[in-house]
Amino acid sequence: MTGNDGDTIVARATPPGRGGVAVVRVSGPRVGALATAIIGSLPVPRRATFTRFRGADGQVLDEGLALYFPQPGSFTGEDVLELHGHGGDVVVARLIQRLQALGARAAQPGEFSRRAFINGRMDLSQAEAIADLIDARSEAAARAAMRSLAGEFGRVVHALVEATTELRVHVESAIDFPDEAIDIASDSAVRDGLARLDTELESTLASAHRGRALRDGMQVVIIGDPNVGKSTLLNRLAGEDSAIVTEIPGTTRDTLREDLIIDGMPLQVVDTAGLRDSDDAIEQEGVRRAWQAVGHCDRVLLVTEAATAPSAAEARILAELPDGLDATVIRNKIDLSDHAAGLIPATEPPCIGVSATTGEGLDGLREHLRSLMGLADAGGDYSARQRHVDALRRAGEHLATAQRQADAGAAELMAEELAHLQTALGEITGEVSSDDLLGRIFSTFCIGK
Ligand SMILES: Nc1nc2c(ncn2[C@@H]2O[C@H](COP(=O)(O)OP(=O)(O)OP(=O)(O)O)[C@@H](O)[C@H]2O)c(=O)[nH]1
Ligand SMILES: [Mg+2]
Repeated sequence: MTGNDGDTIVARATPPGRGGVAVVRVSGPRVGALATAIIGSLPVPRRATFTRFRGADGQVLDEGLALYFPQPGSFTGEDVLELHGHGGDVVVARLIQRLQALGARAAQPGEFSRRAFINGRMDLSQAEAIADLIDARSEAAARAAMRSLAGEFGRVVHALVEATTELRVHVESAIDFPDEAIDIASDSAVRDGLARLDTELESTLASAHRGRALRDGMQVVIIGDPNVGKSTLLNRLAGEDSAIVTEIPGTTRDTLREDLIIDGMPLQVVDTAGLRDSDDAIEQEGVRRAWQAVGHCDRVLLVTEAATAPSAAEARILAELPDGLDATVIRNKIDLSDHAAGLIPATEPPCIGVSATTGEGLDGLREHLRSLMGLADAGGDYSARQRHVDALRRAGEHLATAQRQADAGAAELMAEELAHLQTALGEITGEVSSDDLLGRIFSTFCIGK
């Protein structure tokens, strides 16, 4: 599937099945000819026209509204015709067959959006936002997708690209005009530029992270020493006895996943085996799987016992978490100690007192999870995908390397890193994109989008 093969494409834009109205959408250079053949003439642009849709021998296939959007101001940037007929599978199929007989080709999944992107009607993050808006599983996810669709995410990324370009120009002119040699290790424009990029990249990554969690749901892994109450906590959050709970340390061996909806937010919570050295092969495997789950999650809940906190194990486990993965410490069993319930203010990492048995403090934990997902503030997250998070992370790695090259006074190497950084950012908006990447993105869209 190429972006612009000159074909005129057709697809049903509304879902299959019976309904009041079905919309058939056509895009491409043959729209004028098709409209003339089926409804007699090209309708007045952007005006709903009631008309009859006719077959080859002039018989009426259906009647309804025709809408014509001339290029370049249409959704795809090409001539677009929409036929709004009656919502039955047979009547729609006959209309599409007629359009195909006249030379239109059945559209591939996402092909309308792909053409909109290729023709510069929207950037890649906006095209993806359309799919995310349609697929949104919660109000918050829909709102975030709408903000991406309005171009907010693209704008933020574009500002990062601009800042990178500015810095590149500065560094490359230093390379090209060595007479006016600036020492990039001490140059203030380089230092400030790098520092600004670092701050902005960091905050964009944090937003993108929350945006991805809004879209896909957040994955939270419960870890900790044996017997601290991890499984009890999972059961309490799930509202049912999913995991086996006993007073015997080492009860849980398998990782157990529960898909939960907390205040309309999709959340996957994973219970794991207690972390300890063991001679038992099954328990060893459980511990290995626990760490594996940690490697794929968005947030760790490290459970400890309030009475013995903070334990040595706590610091050790926190130190072993992968870079960039944050944890919340849960002090459980507060019913057995005088530990406070709920979020303890101003601790790092955040710390929440709960009793998984009585449920005390659990509201504080839910509220905390909501705020991690970007739901506590009504404000401005946009939807994002794992692909965006990965690209921003790669950009961050190039920035860190560029910083090291700058410190070493290696201007050429630094310029090269900045170019890589820019490429990584460009992948988000589609300024840099391969056919392969576009194919992968748009093929996940549904037909008619
Ligand atoms: N008093 C009190 N007991 C609790 C609380 N949470 C868990 N327990 C008890 O602690 C024991 C261990 O609970 P589990 O949920 O099995 O602990 P775990 O961390 O999953 O243990 P492993 O799977 O062995 O690693 C059980 O006897 C629970 O009833 C709590 O908040 N208060
Ligand atoms: Mg357990």
